[in-house]
Amino acid sequence: MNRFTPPRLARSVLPELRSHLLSPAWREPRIGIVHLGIGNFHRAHQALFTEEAMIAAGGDWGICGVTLQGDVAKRDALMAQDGLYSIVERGMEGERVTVVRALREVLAMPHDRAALFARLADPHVRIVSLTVTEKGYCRDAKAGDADFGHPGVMHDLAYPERPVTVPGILTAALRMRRDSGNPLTVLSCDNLAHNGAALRRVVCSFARAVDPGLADWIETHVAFPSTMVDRIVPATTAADLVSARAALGYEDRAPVACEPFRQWVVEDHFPAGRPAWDRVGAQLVGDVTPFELAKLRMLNATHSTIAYLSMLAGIETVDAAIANPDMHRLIHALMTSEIAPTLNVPLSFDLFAYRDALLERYANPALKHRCAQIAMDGSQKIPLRLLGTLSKRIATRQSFSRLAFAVAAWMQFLLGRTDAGVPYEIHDPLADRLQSLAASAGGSPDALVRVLLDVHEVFPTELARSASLRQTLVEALQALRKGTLHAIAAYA
Ligand code: CS2
Repeated sequence: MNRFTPPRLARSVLPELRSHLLSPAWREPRIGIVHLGIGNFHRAHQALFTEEAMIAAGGDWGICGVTLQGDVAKRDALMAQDGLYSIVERGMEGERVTVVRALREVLAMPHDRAALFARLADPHVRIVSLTVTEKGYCRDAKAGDADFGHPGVMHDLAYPERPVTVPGILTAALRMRRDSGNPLTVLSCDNLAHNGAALRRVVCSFARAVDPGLADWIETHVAFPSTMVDRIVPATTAADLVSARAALGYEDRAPVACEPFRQWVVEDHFPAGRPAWDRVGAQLVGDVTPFELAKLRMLNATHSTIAYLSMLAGIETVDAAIANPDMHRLIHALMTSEIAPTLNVPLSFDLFAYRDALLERYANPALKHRCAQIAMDGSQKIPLRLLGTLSKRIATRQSFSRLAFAVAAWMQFLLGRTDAGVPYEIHDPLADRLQSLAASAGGSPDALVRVLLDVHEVFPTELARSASLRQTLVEALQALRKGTLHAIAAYA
């Protein structure tokens, strides 16, 4: 083993890293974007587009990234290397390592609240963007308003000047903007349908509970454009640190690995200005809905399907799962026969080419995207990814057995053991409740379906009442209990 640790990545060494920069020419920008949720996805996606846009067209769009979970270690790791990090793109043609410079500052909430609010008040900051995952929105599943039973939301209602949640922080920020007259655009980049409208709803409902006049002002004056974001970005592994170090000759403790593919479709509504993302491959459009729904219901839905089935079968990564011919046939059939027919996309959008491209992306052997990562937060993801399609198929009396098979896999997954009896942990905001409900079914598929369909945060009442859904889920569970691989072959 090589025990030599090279020096740490720093802005001062960038001249030596020219071959790993998008362009050697670079003017350090002022901060113009505050990004909530400085996880791997943002760093491999929007931050890269923003860096490219600044190279192409200038502008002060440096990024201040915020961890809302108080991840001080991440803040310190990034700040110790001046906000720099590398993106390790892994594709069929090998590896490409690029150092990104757009991130200028990292803050950890709640520790750095004063610094965050100074940024949010700064008129140079014109966009607040977010990748906080589905649960970060603190939404009430039914109404779409802020969830006033959520402990964080309750805290923020009691102490609106010391917020910890997304609706609380944005409401406080927008109050400052109203008072100072400096515009700010709020950009959700999470995998929610109509993510801009969804975020507006959460923020306005929260603001209304604090100050109705402010809520009215936000409703009429603040832009919440919607976006569809896409790039597969697994959690960082020790191998990624080694790749970055080997390529750079410098130590990077915060690299991000990802696939070569990336796509960004953005609703072009930025009254306070935006980077020239349109110059660097982002699609700026009037309506992102067809793209958002196609992505959520084709990509994310099949991702979740692969994840739950693989957890049961004991398969660790997406590429290993899709290398199984039955799994490949199942996912192909699910998209072709049950998902694609429900999507309204413009004629120019070829859903079958999209399907084929997804299957190829899943097969990327260099990515090692872990099924356990995708399986997290199912209670938040299943409704957005699978249940909308399922409702549509049921309403139009079309077959839905593969969609139900996917939902049944999630139900069986909640029992916490692979087919071989190996236990795994369940990460979900509702984990305790879901696991005890699943256990209460005492091994009966019928009872498991009944108790879980009653979880109204996940299943809309109408769907939960569907006798045909209930029946189809029970059959799928019976098949799964004879062995997941066997069931996959049967449903393929
Ligand atoms: C994945 C997504 O973890 C998950 O739930 O389905 O993160 C997926 O990789 C991205 O949305 C791809 O753009």
